[in-house]
Amino acid sequence: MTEKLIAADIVTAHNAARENNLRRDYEHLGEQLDRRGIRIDAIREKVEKFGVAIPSWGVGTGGTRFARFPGEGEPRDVFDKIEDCSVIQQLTRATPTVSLHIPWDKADPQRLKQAASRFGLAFDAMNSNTFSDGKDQKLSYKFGSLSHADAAVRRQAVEHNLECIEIGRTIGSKALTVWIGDGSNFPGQVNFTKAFERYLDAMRDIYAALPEDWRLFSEHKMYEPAFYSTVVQDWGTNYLIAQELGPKAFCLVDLGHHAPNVNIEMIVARLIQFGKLGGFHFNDSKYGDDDLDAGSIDPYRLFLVFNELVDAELSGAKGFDPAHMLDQSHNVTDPIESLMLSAVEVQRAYAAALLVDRKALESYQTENDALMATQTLKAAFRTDVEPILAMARLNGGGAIDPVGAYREAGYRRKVAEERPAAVSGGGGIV
Ligand SMILES: [Mn+2]
Repeated sequence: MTEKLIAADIVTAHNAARENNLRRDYEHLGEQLDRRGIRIDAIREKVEKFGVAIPSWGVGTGGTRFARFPGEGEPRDVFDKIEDCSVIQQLTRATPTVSLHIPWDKADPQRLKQAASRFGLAFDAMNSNTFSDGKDQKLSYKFGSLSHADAAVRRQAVEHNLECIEIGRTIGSKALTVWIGDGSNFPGQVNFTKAFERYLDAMRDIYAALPEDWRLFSEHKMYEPAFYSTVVQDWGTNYLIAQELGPKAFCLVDLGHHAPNVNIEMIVARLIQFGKLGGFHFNDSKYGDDDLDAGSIDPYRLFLVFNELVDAELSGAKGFDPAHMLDQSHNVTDPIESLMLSAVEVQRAYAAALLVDRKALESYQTENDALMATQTLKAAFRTDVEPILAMARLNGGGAIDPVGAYREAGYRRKVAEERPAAVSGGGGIV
Protein backbone atom coordinates (compact mmCIF):
# COMPACT_ATOMS: atom_id res chain seq x y z
CA MET A 1 0.00 0.00 0.00
CA THR A 2 1.45 3.31 -1.09
CA GLU A 3 1.69 5.88 1.67
CA LYS A 4 0.18 9.31 1.07
CA LEU A 5 1.21 12.47 2.90
CA ILE A 6 -1.89 14.44 1.90
CA ALA A 7 -4.88 12.85 3.62
CA ALA A 8 -7.09 10.98 1.14
CA ASP A 9 -10.29 12.62 2.43
CA ILE A 10 -8.93 16.10 1.66
CA VAL A 11 -8.28 15.12 -1.96
CA THR A 12 -11.65 13.39 -2.21
CA ALA A 13 -13.54 16.44 -0.88
CA HIS A 14 -11.50 18.72 -3.13
CA ASN A 15 -12.35 16.67 -6.20
CA ALA A 16 -16.00 16.17 -5.26
CA ALA A 17 -16.52 19.94 -5.34
CA ARG A 18 -15.09 20.15 -8.88
CA GLU A 19 -15.90 16.87 -10.56
CA ASN A 20 -19.26 17.81 -12.11
CA ASN A 21 -17.90 20.88 -13.84
CA LEU A 22 -14.85 18.97 -15.01
CA ARG A 23 -16.99 16.23 -16.57
CA ARG A 24 -19.01 18.85 -18.44
CA ASP A 25 -15.86 20.59 -19.69
CA TYR A 26 -14.35 17.27 -20.70
CA GLU A 27 -17.47 16.26 -22.60
CA HIS A 28 -17.60 19.61 -24.39
CA LEU A 29 -13.95 19.41 -25.40
CA GLY A 30 -14.54 15.80 -26.44
CA GLU A 31 -17.24 16.96 -28.87
CA GLN A 32 -14.97 19.64 -30.32
CA LEU A 33 -12.13 17.20 -30.81
CA ASP A 34 -14.49 14.66 -32.30
CA ARG A 35 -15.27 17.15 -35.07
CA ARG A 36 -11.53 17.29 -35.73
CA GLY A 37 -11.35 13.51 -35.92
CA ILE A 38 -9.61 13.15 -32.53
CA ARG A 39 -10.75 10.82 -29.78
CA ILE A 40 -10.33 12.63 -26.46
CA ASP A 41 -9.95 9.42 -24.45
CA ALA A 42 -6.99 8.36 -26.57
CA ILE A 43 -5.24 11.65 -25.79
CA ARG A 44 -6.06 11.35 -22.09
CA GLU A 45 -4.69 7.79 -21.97
CA LYS A 46 -1.39 9.01 -23.42
CA VAL A 47 -1.24 11.85 -20.92
CA GLU A 48 -1.87 9.39 -18.08
CA LYS A 49 1.21 7.43 -19.14
CA PHE A 50 3.39 10.51 -19.46
CA GLY A 51 5.81 11.24 -16.64
CA VAL A 52 8.44 13.84 -15.88
CA ALA A 53 11.09 13.35 -13.19
CA ILE A 54 11.44 15.72 -10.24
CA PRO A 55 15.00 16.80 -9.48
CA SER A 56 15.66 16.32 -5.77
CA TRP A 57 17.40 19.72 -5.66
CA GLY A 58 14.26 21.39 -7.01
CA VAL A 59 12.22 20.96 -3.83
CA GLY A 60 14.57 23.22 -1.85
CA THR A 61 14.36 26.98 -2.31
CA GLY A 62 16.85 28.12 -4.90
CA GLY A 63 18.83 31.29 -4.99
CA THR A 64 21.16 33.39 -7.03
CA ARG A 65 24.82 34.19 -6.52
CA PHE A 66 23.61 37.28 -4.67
CA ALA A 67 21.43 35.67 -2.06
CA ARG A 68 19.12 32.87 -1.14
CA PHE A 69 15.94 33.46 0.80
CA PRO A 70 14.98 30.13 2.39
CA GLY A 71 11.33 29.21 2.55
CA GLU A 72 9.40 27.67 5.40
CA GLY A 73 9.73 23.97 6.09
CA GLU A 74 12.55 23.36 3.64
CA PRO A 75 13.71 19.76 3.29
CA ARG A 76 16.62 18.99 5.60
CA ASP A 77 17.95 15.98 3.73
CA VAL A 78 17.23 13.64 0.86
CA PHE A 79 14.52 11.84 2.84
CA ASP A 80 12.57 15.07 3.34
CA LYS A 81 13.09 15.76 -0.37
CA ILE A 82 11.60 12.38 -1.26
CA GLU A 83 8.59 13.17 0.94
CA ASP A 84 8.06 16.47 -0.88
CA CYS A 85 8.39 14.69 -4.23
CA SER A 86 5.75 12.20 -3.11
CA VAL A 87 3.30 15.07 -2.52
CA ILE A 88 3.92 16.37 -6.04
CA GLN A 89 3.27 12.91 -7.46
CA GLN A 90 0.23 12.28 -5.26
CA LEU A 91 -1.54 15.43 -6.44
CA THR A 92 -0.40 15.60 -10.09
CA ARG A 93 0.15 11.92 -10.97
CA ALA A 94 2.66 13.29 -13.48
CA THR A 95 5.94 12.80 -11.60
CA PRO A 96 6.54 9.13 -10.76
CA THR A 97 10.33 9.45 -10.49
CA VAL A 98 13.00 11.42 -8.64
CA SER A 99 16.40 12.36 -9.98
CA LEU A 100 19.18 12.41 -7.37
CA HIS A 101 22.28 14.60 -7.23
CA ILE A 102 25.40 13.17 -5.59
CA PRO A 103 26.95 14.09 -3.16
CA TRP A 104 24.03 16.33 -2.09
CA ASP A 105 21.73 13.31 -1.78
CA LYS A 106 24.28 10.79 -0.58
CA ALA A 107 22.75 8.28 1.84
CA ASP A 108 22.57 4.56 2.36
CA PRO A 109 21.21 3.29 -0.98
CA GLN A 110 19.02 0.70 0.72
CA ARG A 111 17.39 3.42 2.79
CA LEU A 112 16.92 5.55 -0.32
CA LYS A 113 15.20 2.66 -2.04
CA GLN A 114 12.91 2.05 0.91
CA ALA A 115 12.07 5.75 1.22
CA ALA A 116 11.02 5.93 -2.43
CA SER A 117 9.06 2.68 -2.50
CA ARG A 118 7.13 3.81 0.57
CA PHE A 119 5.46 6.33 -1.76
CA GLY A 120 5.54 4.25 -4.94
CA LEU A 121 8.30 6.43 -6.41
CA ALA A 122 11.25 5.26 -8.50
CA PHE A 123 14.59 6.86 -9.35
CA ASP A 124 15.40 8.53 -12.63
CA ALA A 125 18.86 9.51 -13.90
CA MET A 126 21.71 10.01 -11.42
CA ASN A 127 23.47 13.37 -11.50
CA SER A 128 27.11 13.79 -10.62
CA ASN A 129 28.60 16.98 -9.23
CA THR A 130 32.12 17.97 -10.20
CA PHE A 131 31.26 21.66 -10.47
CA SER A 132 31.75 22.39 -6.76
CA ASP A 133 34.04 21.12 -4.04
CA GLY A 134 32.55 18.64 -1.59
CA LYS A 135 33.35 18.63 2.12
CA ASP A 136 35.93 15.85 2.26
CA GLN A 137 37.22 16.25 -1.25
CA LYS A 138 41.00 16.04 -1.70
CA LEU A 139 41.53 18.06 -4.89
CA SER A 140 39.68 21.19 -6.00
CA TYR A 141 37.54 21.66 -9.11
CA LYS A 142 38.23 25.38 -9.19
CA PHE A 143 40.00 24.99 -12.55
CA GLY A 144 37.92 22.18 -13.92
CA SER A 145 37.14 18.53 -13.36
CA LEU A 146 36.92 16.02 -16.22
CA SER A 147 38.99 18.35 -18.45
CA HIS A 148 41.39 19.54 -15.73
CA ALA A 149 45.06 19.89 -16.70
CA ASP A 150 46.05 17.67 -13.76
CA ALA A 151 45.43 13.96 -14.30
CA ALA A 152 44.84 13.42 -10.57
CA VAL A 153 41.89 15.84 -10.57
CA ARG A 154 40.46 14.17 -13.67
CA ARG A 155 40.83 10.79 -11.96
CA GLN A 156 39.02 12.06 -8.87
CA ALA A 157 36.15 13.37 -11.06
CA VAL A 158 35.93 10.04 -12.91
CA GLU A 159 35.87 8.14 -9.61
CA HIS A 160 33.02 10.34 -8.40
CA ASN A 161 30.99 9.51 -11.52
CA LEU A 162 31.71 5.80 -11.02
CA GLU A 163 30.39 6.13 -7.47
CA CYS A 164 27.19 7.73 -8.83
CA ILE A 165 26.75 4.77 -11.16
CA GLU A 166 27.26 2.38 -8.25
CA ILE A 167 24.67 4.13 -6.07
CA GLY A 168 22.31 4.34 -9.03
CA ARG A 169 22.69 0.66 -9.75
CA THR A 170 21.55 -0.19 -6.21
CA ILE A 171 18.51 2.09 -6.29
CA GLY A 172 17.31 1.10 -9.77
CA SER A 173 18.43 4.09 -11.83
CA LYS A 174 19.26 3.46 -15.48
CA ALA A 175 21.14 6.59 -16.52
CA LEU A 176 23.88 8.99 -15.51
CA THR A 177 23.70 12.67 -16.42
CA VAL A 178 27.03 14.46 -16.57
CA TRP A 179 27.15 18.22 -16.55
CA ILE A 180 30.48 19.90 -15.90
CA GLY A 181 31.25 23.53 -15.20
CA ASP A 182 34.66 23.27 -16.89
CA GLY A 183 35.74 26.20 -19.04
CA SER A 184 37.69 29.41 -18.83
CA ASN A 185 37.24 33.05 -17.99
CA PHE A 186 40.06 34.46 -20.12
CA PRO A 187 41.21 34.02 -23.70
CA GLY A 188 44.33 31.89 -23.57
CA GLN A 189 43.51 30.40 -20.17
CA VAL A 190 42.98 26.94 -21.64
CA ASN A 191 43.80 25.21 -24.87
CA PHE A 192 40.37 24.41 -26.37
CA THR A 193 41.50 21.27 -28.17
CA LYS A 194 43.55 19.79 -25.36
CA ALA A 195 40.85 20.47 -22.77
CA PHE A 196 38.22 18.74 -24.91
CA GLU A 197 40.56 15.81 -25.59
CA ARG A 198 41.11 15.39 -21.83
CA TYR A 199 37.36 15.57 -21.25
CA LEU A 200 36.71 12.90 -23.88
CA ASP A 201 39.33 10.60 -22.35
CA ALA A 202 37.78 10.96 -18.91
CA MET A 203 34.28 10.37 -20.29
CA ARG A 204 35.53 7.20 -22.01
CA ASP A 205 36.51 5.86 -18.58
CA ILE A 206 33.03 6.65 -17.23
CA TYR A 207 31.35 5.18 -20.29
CA ALA A 208 33.35 1.96 -19.90
CA ALA A 209 31.90 1.49 -16.40
CA LEU A 210 28.24 1.84 -17.50
CA PRO A 211 26.09 -1.21 -16.85
CA GLU A 212 24.76 -2.87 -20.01
CA ASP A 213 21.25 -1.39 -19.76
CA TRP A 214 22.32 2.14 -18.79
CA ARG A 215 22.53 5.35 -20.79
CA LEU A 216 24.99 8.19 -20.40
CA PHE A 217 23.61 11.71 -20.90
CA SER A 218 25.95 14.62 -21.45
CA GLU A 219 24.44 18.04 -20.92
CA HIS A 220 25.69 21.10 -22.76
CA LYS A 221 25.59 24.67 -21.48
CA MET A 222 26.75 27.74 -23.30
CA TYR A 223 28.19 29.72 -20.39
CA GLU A 224 28.25 29.97 -16.60
CA PRO A 225 30.08 29.25 -14.37
CA ALA A 226 32.79 29.85 -16.98
CA PHE A 227 32.19 33.13 -18.82
CA TYR A 228 34.66 33.05 -21.71
CA SER A 229 34.64 29.44 -22.90
CA THR A 230 32.90 26.27 -21.81
CA VAL A 231 34.15 22.78 -22.66
CA VAL A 232 30.70 21.32 -23.46
CA GLN A 233 29.13 24.51 -24.71
CA ASP A 234 26.55 23.58 -27.32
CA TRP A 235 24.65 20.78 -29.02
CA GLY A 236 27.32 20.40 -31.72
CA THR A 237 29.99 19.59 -29.16
CA ASN A 238 27.49 17.45 -27.30
CA TYR A 239 26.73 15.47 -30.44
CA LEU A 240 30.46 14.91 -31.02
CA ILE A 241 30.73 13.54 -27.48
CA ALA A 242 27.84 11.13 -27.95
CA GLN A 243 29.32 10.00 -31.26
CA GLU A 244 32.81 9.54 -29.84
CA LEU A 245 31.65 7.57 -26.80
CA GLY A 246 29.32 5.06 -28.42
CA PRO A 247 25.76 3.75 -28.61
CA LYS A 248 24.93 4.23 -24.92
CA ALA A 249 25.84 7.93 -25.00
CA PHE A 250 23.18 10.57 -25.71
CA CYS A 251 22.75 14.33 -25.59
CA LEU A 252 20.67 15.97 -22.90
CA VAL A 253 18.97 19.23 -23.79
CA ASP A 254 18.40 21.69 -20.97
CA LEU A 255 16.09 24.35 -22.40
CA GLY A 256 17.88 27.13 -20.50
CA HIS A 257 21.36 26.27 -21.75
CA HIS A 258 21.22 28.06 -25.10
CA ALA A 259 21.69 31.58 -26.36
CA PRO A 260 18.46 33.61 -26.41
CA ASN A 261 16.35 32.99 -29.54
CA VAL A 262 18.15 29.78 -30.50
CA ASN A 263 15.82 27.42 -32.34
CA ILE A 264 15.82 24.64 -29.74
CA GLU A 265 13.06 22.63 -31.39
CA MET A 266 15.25 22.33 -34.46
CA ILE A 267 18.17 21.08 -32.36
CA VAL A 268 15.77 18.50 -30.93
CA ALA A 269 14.76 17.40 -34.43
CA ARG A 270 18.40 17.00 -35.48
CA LEU A 271 19.28 14.92 -32.43
CA ILE A 272 16.25 12.69 -32.98
CA GLN A 273 17.15 12.22 -36.65
CA PHE A 274 20.60 10.97 -35.73
CA GLY A 275 19.47 8.86 -32.77
CA LYS A 276 21.25 10.92 -30.13
CA LEU A 277 18.50 12.66 -28.18
CA GLY A 278 18.81 11.42 -24.59
CA GLY A 279 16.37 13.64 -22.81
CA PHE A 280 15.48 17.00 -21.36
CA HIS A 281 15.81 19.31 -18.47
CA PHE A 282 12.68 21.41 -18.73
CA ASN A 283 12.56 24.97 -17.45
CA ASP A 284 12.01 28.40 -18.97
CA SER A 285 14.03 31.57 -19.38
CA LYS A 286 13.90 35.15 -20.50
CA TYR A 287 17.56 36.17 -20.59
CA GLY A 288 19.88 33.23 -20.02
CA ASP A 289 19.90 30.16 -17.83
CA ASP A 290 17.20 31.65 -15.64
CA ASP A 291 15.79 28.32 -14.41
CA LEU A 292 12.27 29.74 -14.35
CA ASP A 293 9.25 27.45 -14.19
CA ALA A 294 8.60 25.38 -17.33
CA GLY A 295 6.12 27.10 -19.62
CA SER A 296 6.05 30.31 -17.58
CA ILE A 297 7.65 32.57 -20.22
CA ASP A 298 7.30 30.92 -23.60
CA PRO A 299 4.76 28.08 -23.60
CA TYR A 300 4.72 28.11 -27.40
CA ARG A 301 8.38 27.12 -27.53
CA LEU A 302 7.69 24.25 -25.14
CA PHE A 303 4.85 23.20 -27.43
CA LEU A 304 7.12 23.37 -30.49
CA VAL A 305 9.65 21.11 -28.76
CA PHE A 306 6.87 18.64 -28.05
CA ASN A 307 5.66 18.95 -31.61
CA GLU A 308 9.01 17.42 -32.63
CA LEU A 309 8.80 14.77 -29.92
CA VAL A 310 5.29 13.71 -30.88
CA ASP A 311 6.28 13.65 -34.53
CA ALA A 312 9.09 11.23 -33.63
CA GLU A 313 6.81 9.18 -31.40
CA LEU A 314 4.14 8.80 -34.08
CA SER A 315 6.59 8.12 -36.88
CA GLY A 316 8.31 5.45 -34.77
CA ALA A 317 11.78 7.06 -34.84
CA LYS A 318 14.36 4.37 -34.10
CA GLY A 319 15.53 4.16 -30.48
CA PHE A 320 13.39 7.16 -29.52
CA ASP A 321 12.96 7.14 -25.74
CA PRO A 322 13.81 10.55 -24.27
CA ALA A 323 14.03 11.07 -20.52
CA HIS A 324 11.93 13.93 -19.17
CA MET A 325 13.15 15.87 -16.17
CA LEU A 326 12.51 19.28 -14.69
CA ASP A 327 15.54 21.37 -13.78
CA GLN A 328 14.66 24.75 -12.37
CA SER A 329 15.29 26.98 -9.40
CA HIS A 330 12.45 28.33 -7.27
CA ASN A 331 13.54 31.54 -5.65
CA VAL A 332 10.24 33.27 -4.85
CA THR A 333 7.63 30.49 -4.82
CA ASP A 334 6.92 27.37 -2.81
CA PRO A 335 8.99 24.81 -4.75
CA ILE A 336 6.30 22.14 -4.45
CA GLU A 337 3.73 24.43 -6.07
CA SER A 338 6.12 25.46 -8.83
CA LEU A 339 7.09 21.87 -9.56
CA MET A 340 3.46 20.72 -9.67
CA LEU A 341 2.52 23.44 -12.13
CA SER A 342 5.66 22.88 -14.19
CA ALA A 343 4.98 19.16 -14.50
CA VAL A 344 1.46 20.04 -15.64
CA GLU A 345 2.85 22.55 -18.17
CA VAL A 346 5.07 19.86 -19.67
CA GLN A 347 2.07 17.53 -19.88
CA ARG A 348 0.06 20.35 -21.44
CA ALA A 349 2.61 20.84 -24.20
CA TYR A 350 2.59 17.09 -24.85
CA ALA A 351 -1.22 16.89 -24.98
CA ALA A 352 -1.48 19.90 -27.29
CA ALA A 353 1.20 18.49 -29.60
CA LEU A 354 -0.83 15.28 -29.84
CA LEU A 355 -3.66 17.37 -31.33
CA VAL A 356 -1.65 18.56 -34.35
CA ASP A 357 -3.32 17.45 -37.58
CA ARG A 358 -0.16 15.89 -39.00
CA LYS A 359 -1.69 14.81 -42.29
CA ALA A 360 -2.88 18.33 -43.00
CA LEU A 361 0.46 19.75 -41.89
CA GLU A 362 2.34 17.50 -44.26
CA SER A 363 0.20 18.44 -47.22
CA TYR A 364 0.56 22.17 -46.45
CA GLN A 365 4.31 21.65 -46.28
CA THR A 366 4.28 19.84 -49.62
CA GLU A 367 2.19 22.60 -51.19
CA ASN A 368 4.42 25.31 -49.65
CA ASP A 369 1.41 26.80 -47.92
CA ALA A 370 3.37 28.45 -45.12
CA LEU A 371 0.36 30.24 -43.66
CA MET A 372 -1.85 27.18 -43.31
CA ALA A 373 1.06 25.05 -42.11
CA THR A 374 1.73 27.38 -39.21
CA GLN A 375 -2.02 27.75 -38.53
CA THR A 376 -2.20 23.96 -38.20
CA LEU A 377 0.29 24.14 -35.34
CA LYS A 378 -1.51 27.13 -33.82
CA ALA A 379 -4.86 25.33 -33.91
CA ALA A 380 -3.42 22.61 -31.70
CA PHE A 381 -1.59 25.05 -29.41
CA ARG A 382 -4.70 27.21 -28.93
CA THR A 383 -6.82 24.26 -27.80
CA ASP A 384 -7.34 24.39 -24.05
CA VAL A 385 -6.44 20.84 -23.01
CA GLU A 386 -6.88 21.49 -19.28
CA PRO A 387 -9.95 19.20 -19.02
CA ILE A 388 -7.83 16.34 -20.42
CA LEU A 389 -5.05 16.95 -17.90
CA ALA A 390 -7.46 17.34 -14.98
CA MET A 391 -9.35 14.19 -15.96
CA ALA A 392 -6.05 12.27 -16.17
CA ARG A 393 -5.24 13.42 -12.63
CA LEU A 394 -8.70 12.54 -11.35
CA ASN A 395 -8.52 9.06 -12.88
CA GLY A 396 -5.13 8.49 -11.29
CA GLY A 397 -6.29 9.51 -7.83
CA GLY A 398 -4.68 12.96 -8.00
CA ALA A 399 -6.25 16.38 -7.54
CA ILE A 400 -8.28 18.27 -10.15
CA ASP A 401 -6.50 21.45 -9.01
CA PRO A 402 -3.20 20.31 -7.47
CA VAL A 403 -2.14 23.69 -6.03
CA GLY A 404 -5.62 24.25 -4.58
CA ALA A 405 -5.63 20.84 -2.88
CA TYR A 406 -2.07 21.35 -1.64
CA ARG A 407 -2.98 24.65 -0.01
CA GLU A 408 -6.16 23.22 1.48
CA ALA A 409 -4.11 20.41 3.03
CA GLY A 410 -1.69 22.86 4.68
CA TYR A 411 1.27 20.58 3.95
CA ARG A 412 3.90 23.33 4.05
CA ARG A 413 2.68 24.63 7.40
CA LYS A 414 2.75 21.12 8.84
CA VAL A 415 6.28 20.28 7.73
CA ALA A 416 7.49 23.70 8.89
CA GLU A 417 6.69 22.58 12.44
CA GLU A 418 9.03 19.59 12.11
CA ARG A 419 11.73 21.11 9.95
CA PRO A 420 13.70 23.92 11.56
CA ALA A 421 14.07 27.10 9.52
CA ALA A 422 17.25 27.32 7.47
CA VAL A 423 19.65 30.15 8.09
CA SER A 424 19.23 32.78 5.38
CA GLY A 425 21.97 34.24 3.22
CA GLY A 426 24.41 32.42 0.98
CA GLY A 427 23.92 32.10 -2.74
CA GLY A 428 23.56 29.11 -4.95
CA ILE A 429 21.17 26.25 -5.46
CA VAL A 430 20.57 23.69 -2.76
MN1 LIG B 1 20.13 20.98 -16.34
